[in-house]
Amino acid sequence: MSAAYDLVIRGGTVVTATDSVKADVAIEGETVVAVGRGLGQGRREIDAAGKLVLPGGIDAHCHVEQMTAGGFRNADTFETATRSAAFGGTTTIIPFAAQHVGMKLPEVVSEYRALAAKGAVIDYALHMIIADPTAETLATDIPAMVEEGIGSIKLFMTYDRLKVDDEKFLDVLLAARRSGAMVCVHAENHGMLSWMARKLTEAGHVAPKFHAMSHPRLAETEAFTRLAAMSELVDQPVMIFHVSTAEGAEVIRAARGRGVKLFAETCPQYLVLKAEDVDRPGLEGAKLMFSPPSRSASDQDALWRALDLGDLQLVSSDHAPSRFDETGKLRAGPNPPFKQIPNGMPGLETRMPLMFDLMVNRRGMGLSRFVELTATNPAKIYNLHPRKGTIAAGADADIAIWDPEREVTLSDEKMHDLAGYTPYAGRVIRGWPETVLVRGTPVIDGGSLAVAPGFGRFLPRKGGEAARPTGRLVREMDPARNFGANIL
Ligand code: DUC
Ligand code: ZN
Ligand code: ZN
Repeated sequence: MSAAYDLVIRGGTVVTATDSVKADVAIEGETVVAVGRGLGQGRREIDAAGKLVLPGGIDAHCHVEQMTAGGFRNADTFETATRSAAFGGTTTIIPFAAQHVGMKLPEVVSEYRALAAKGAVIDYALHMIIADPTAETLATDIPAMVEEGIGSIKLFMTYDRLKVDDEKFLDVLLAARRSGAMVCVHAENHGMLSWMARKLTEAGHVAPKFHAMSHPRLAETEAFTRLAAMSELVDQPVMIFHVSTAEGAEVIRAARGRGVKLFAETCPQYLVLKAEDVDRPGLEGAKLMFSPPSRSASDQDALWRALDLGDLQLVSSDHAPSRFDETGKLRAGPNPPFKQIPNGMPGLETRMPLMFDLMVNRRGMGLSRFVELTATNPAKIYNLHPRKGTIAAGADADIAIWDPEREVTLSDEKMHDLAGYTPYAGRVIRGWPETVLVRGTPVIDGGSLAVAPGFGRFLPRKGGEAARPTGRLVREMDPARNFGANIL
């Protein structure tokens, strides 16, 4: 009997953001062609009895081989970062190309596209960090970049050499609006952060645990409030990255309630870790230094509630690894003050398993909600859906086959990135992705990486529906509309 399909994943429970059904999945080439019971024979078959067949995860916020303003690349390459993502059940990432002051966007795009094309083992899109919105960047380079398929921009409201002031910020929002790009933002009040860091340092409080104190909650509240107002003024949709506080989630809720088109994410570290976890002996706390910092149990409750209510729509990793040695966290010496310790930690590999264990096993949110928050929603918001983020006829066969009963104790040694540690070492997880396919090809098979660097492909995308202005939010109070100047 001749085979009907290239590959059939047989007898598993297939989960999408809406359904969970016992079914086979048939794949031809790179694409799912059928989902149903009793499908014909495949040239290759994977027995998924007792397993979960889930869309591969989409990690829409991760820093990979990214150059800092100070000239350091973070610990991973595209090869090692995407390898670790794949081992954790993620099949698409959206890292950053980073413009620094004086750089031109076309060169930045070429550089990161070349790095990714050489190393990636899973598919990827890119966001563009804009730190220098010159007239040329705004008028020419942003439209060209979106045309090439980089449909989202990231802006910083803090960090000395990355931040963009409010007036320039509005320029970028308008340029994004004109090009149909999404804008993502690291939103914290810069003055409050630098003032707190200076005051703490002057008082001799320089241990890693003071990093958390140097990021007051109000810095998030204020920046989110200002950001929502700027988004409203221009009627440009915005994604707020890494929400960490209850008050931040409240600001988002209120703004969305009055019709501002805000999207927002949180990350596992804000749901799992607390501020006091940074208070470890010696410099160990540096491993858990990231911005904004983790907060308290009541913030975690508020973030879960905001996810439940839909005010936060996705969970990303914010993977930003620095090794705990003189190349990374201890770059400024063996005993650096917190201000001189690079922020960030690894998370690409642990995001999906941690969230599976928490959402499905411990919180009873259900498999579909887990899929929605970690794969389908990021695909929709960043305009990769329905090619990515679901299992359906016509979609790319990006699939993770999970053993829901497999228990894994996380450890530094088990990780496949180059950070050298995981903040979650010792944590026991139930549920693990065992076989991972990208476009129908097993990328993780039998516990090993099964493709060569460069297998991953660039996913060109424009801003799409999520990035579209509402058309109703430029208020009567907007002078441009009031006086017919029509500047937007
Ligand atoms: N914070 C960021 O804003 N980016 C990367 C790492 C971090 O901690
Ligand atoms: Zn950030
Ligand atoms: Zn980040």
